[in-house]
This record gives sequence, structure tokens and C-alpha cells, in this order.
Amino acid sequence: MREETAVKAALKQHEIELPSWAFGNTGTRFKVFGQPGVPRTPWEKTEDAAQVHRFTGVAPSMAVHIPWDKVDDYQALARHAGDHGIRIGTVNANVFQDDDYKLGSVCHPEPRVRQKAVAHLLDCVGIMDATGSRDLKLWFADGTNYPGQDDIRTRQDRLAEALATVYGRLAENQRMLLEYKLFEPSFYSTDIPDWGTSLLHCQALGDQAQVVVDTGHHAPGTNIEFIVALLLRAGRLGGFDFNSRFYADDDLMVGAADPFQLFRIMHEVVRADALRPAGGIAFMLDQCHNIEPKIPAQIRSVMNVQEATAKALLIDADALAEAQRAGDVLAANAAMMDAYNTDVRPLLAELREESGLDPDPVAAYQRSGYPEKIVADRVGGTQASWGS
Ligand code: RM4
Ligand code: MN
Repeated sequence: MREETAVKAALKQHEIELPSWAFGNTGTRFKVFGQPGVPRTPWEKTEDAAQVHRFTGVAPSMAVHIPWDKVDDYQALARHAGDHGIRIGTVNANVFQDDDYKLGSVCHPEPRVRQKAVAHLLDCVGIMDATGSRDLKLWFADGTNYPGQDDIRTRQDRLAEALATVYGRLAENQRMLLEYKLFEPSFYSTDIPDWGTSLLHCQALGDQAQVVVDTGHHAPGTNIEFIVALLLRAGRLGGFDFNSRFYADDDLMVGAADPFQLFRIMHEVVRADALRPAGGIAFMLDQCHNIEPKIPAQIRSVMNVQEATAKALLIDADALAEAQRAGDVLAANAAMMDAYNTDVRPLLAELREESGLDPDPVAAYQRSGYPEKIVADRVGGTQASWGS
């Protein structure tokens, strides 16, 4: 297996971005269970995200979702993040929670609604200018519920036109990340249901448009690492939204449902030498913690990504390549499994200690006094929640 020092050096450079919405109250359409101490504002979400970075050392940015994280002064929010040792990352646009969007946003049959959606996307680029964010992440709930409800092809034309307008507004150092999702909330057709559709639009737009792979947005059994490998090969993988699914878009903690899949995905990333920030892949979490406490759940998730990554880094690439050349199926599989079956927790604990961190980030957080402090301090006001 690979040298431990090389593995540690690679892990030190790997950064994971946190979603602001993971710190607010979330639930299902059946019930949202509130938790004491949950942030009431984007400022407080930023403070919580900073805690995850404080104990893991590898989560220096927080993605925002607009309008959930709407503030009067985005430069001030970026400064607030900086004061707490992190930065504002990807700007996620929300064009799915307004009554006008019942039949879609950028694909809506009415020009007025399409213009409203595009105006919001352009505002989001303005926010990126203020926060210094590189990436605009677009996910559209657009689609139809019944055959014939709208014209599939015309909707693609509307989508392409809207994307081109927004793309034209990007600065040279900014990117558009285009997310796909198989179904939900639309149940018959989704306007960007898969990586192929996303890639076609990105290719038509230009190099600054990249595909984002949300691990929860595929049919059961989909070989996600294959998609990752193809997009990396094409230079079009902009980032990940990591989470776990057992059934649909469950948004559970990454690495909880299928740590082996996460390992296989990270193997493709390592194989493409795309782990470093310079590799241009945004490693984001996109999760909702419905029943578990939020900050430790984010810490756990970051650790899960690190564990899968460490295992992927441990693969003996030379032995694997040799086995593949020789057509030695069992040796090739063994190279993967030896790495996967390695307990990397001691290595990660060592790495943290070398970086001046506690070897056990969850326990360190629990001991820090912060959990009690937020419960005591955050009394009154309205807790942040998915949808508000
Ligand atoms: C979507 C998608 C997006 C996220 C929203 C909240 O399913 O995954 O990335 O912005 O949910
Ligand atoms: Mn997502």
C-alpha cells in the first residue's frame, strides 16, 4: 500500500465545504422536529460552521442558499465568516419555493416567471461578487407531472436560454455548477434529470460551466463512480454534493448508507489527481439532519469523507495498474479491498494531532462548552429552517 506520509500530505490539502442549511431545522413533509440551540440567522449558521472547521481543520468554507441566507450586507457576512476562521463558499440559488414556480422556474411556460427566475440567478452572481465566492450552484425543481403537460423540447430551449444569460454574467474566475436530479418534486419528467443533460448544457455554455454530482440524485444501483470518471475525463466535474441515500433523496450523512461507494468515488478522484483545491472540484456536503444534532453530524460527515478518501489514497496504484495490465482480476480486486479494509482511524487521529487538533473531533466538540452555550444563548427569535 501507499506510503503513509504521502497519504497524510494529500489529506492535509483536501477541503470539504459545509452547507448552511444543515445547521437549521429540517425534516420531512410529515414533520420538522425543532432542536434547541439551532441558529436563527445566517450569522449564527456561520458561527456553527466555524465550529466544524475548528475541530476537523478541513472544512474552511460554508455554502449559502439564497434567499434562505439573505442578509443586507454580504460583504459583512463574508467578514463575519473570516472573523470566525472560515469563508463563504458556493452560492446556491433557490428558484423552487415561490408560488410563481408551480409549473417551473427557468422552464416555465410564461416569460414573466422565467424572467423572475433569471433575475434571481443574476442576483446570486452579484452576491458571489460581494462574498468573493467562486461557484454558483444551480439546481432546478423544474419538470412536469403528466405526459403532455408541457413540451419537453421547448422546456430545454427555455433552460438553455436562461443558462446562457446567467453564464454571460459570470466573471472570469467564477463558475456555474449545474446539478441534476432524477425526480422529485416532478414525477414524470425533470428538466435536468441526469448527468448527460447537465453535461450537454455545460458544453454548450463553455468551460466555466461544470456538472455537479449529488450522490443522492440517482436511481438505486447507479454506478456513480463511472459518472465521476467520465466527467473527470471530460474536465467537466465541478463538484460534489455529498450525502447518503437508502431509497430516494434521503440527504442522510455521507458515508452512512454505503461507505464502499464513497470509497469508489474517491478512488476516481484520486486517480485523476483531483483532490487538491487546484484540481477544481468543490467537495461539498448537501445534507439535512432531521433527527440528529447538527454540528456533531457535520463533524461526523467530514470525518466520513476523510476516511473514504484516506482509504482511496492507500490503494497501491502501481500494483493495481500492474494487475489490470496482466488481466489479473483477483489481484486487482485485492488491491482495492486491501485498502478499503484498512482501519484508517489511527492514521487520521495522528494527522489531526500533527495539525494541533484533538484526535477525536466529535468528543472534543462535545467537551468544548459550545453545545451548552448555543442552547443558553439562542433563546427567542425564529430558528432557521428549510423553507424559511
Ligand atoms: C436539492 C438539491 C440542491 C439543494 C436543495 C436544497 O435537492 O440537492 O443542491 O440546494 O435540494
Ligand atoms: Mn444537492
